[in-house]
Amino acid sequence: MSRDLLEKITTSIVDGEPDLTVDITGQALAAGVEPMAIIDEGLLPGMQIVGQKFSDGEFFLPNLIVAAMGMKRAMARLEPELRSRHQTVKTAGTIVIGTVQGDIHEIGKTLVATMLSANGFDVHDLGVDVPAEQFVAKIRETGATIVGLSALLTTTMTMQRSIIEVLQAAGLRDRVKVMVGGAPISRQWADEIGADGYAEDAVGAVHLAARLMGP
Ligand code: HCB
Repeated sequence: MSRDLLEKITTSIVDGEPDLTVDITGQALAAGVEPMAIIDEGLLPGMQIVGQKFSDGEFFLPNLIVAAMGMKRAMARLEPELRSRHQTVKTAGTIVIGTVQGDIHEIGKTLVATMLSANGFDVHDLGVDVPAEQFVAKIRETGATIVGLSALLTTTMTMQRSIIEVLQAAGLRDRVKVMVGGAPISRQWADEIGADGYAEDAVGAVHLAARLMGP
């Protein structure tokens, strides 16, 4: 019975049916399935399948967005249950993300942030037009070990380099990995500025973040 419900949750994520995901999540709770089992054995496997299908070219951006929406809404349903059991979701890692100063493009950055949190990361999204100092302050406050820098303009991509320099000057470079992305960004650029990784899209960013977290 509970295995059946968990499989239905996975399928509803893959099929992009957020209402159904929330509904079956409620049914699973009512049937006594532990919230952590719903996350680990229902929701996350669904996100993994969606990520794989996106990488294989079988799914596209709208599939990712709807799947992440289902995951987020189910998580909102589960959070009070987790709190009442004094449980916390084991995070895959803590990440600070934002679009660099001078740049107001937010769609890709927000999608990356959503996919990361849907895949178990604790994500602190600073929004757009974010000065280097704000990244530094948030990394210190949260203890984040990864920072994601988004830049969509050839005029602002140089801010990624500046932020790496500011992290260095702040003594944080050794403890925080830098991943960069955005339309004009390439692996070559990432190497040139000394970033730890480059991701072409949101699924790539999830894989990269997992890799940067290490074993
Ligand atoms: Co904008 N804009 N824009 N724009 N804009 C671009 C980026 C141009 C390429 C369009 C063009 O000329 N062909 C161009 C930049 C040219 C250049 O620098 N070489 C451009 C320009 C020039 C401008 C303005 C300067 C225009 C003006 O005012 N004269 C101005 C900039 C203002 C500013 O930032 N200071 C501007 C404004 C706008 C808006 C406001 C109209 C709007 C943004 C709305 C918003 O975000 N709320 C906008 C948009 C939508 C675009 C295009 C059309 C789409 C960008 C987008 O959302 N793509 C874009 C054209 C294009 O990119 N093809 C155009 C979809 C997302 C999903 O992709 O690449 O952002 P993404 O993110 C991916 C990927 O890069 C990666 O994962 C994401 C998800 O798959 N990724 C990361 C992103 N960040 C990551 C971080 C990581 O750590 C890891 C991975």
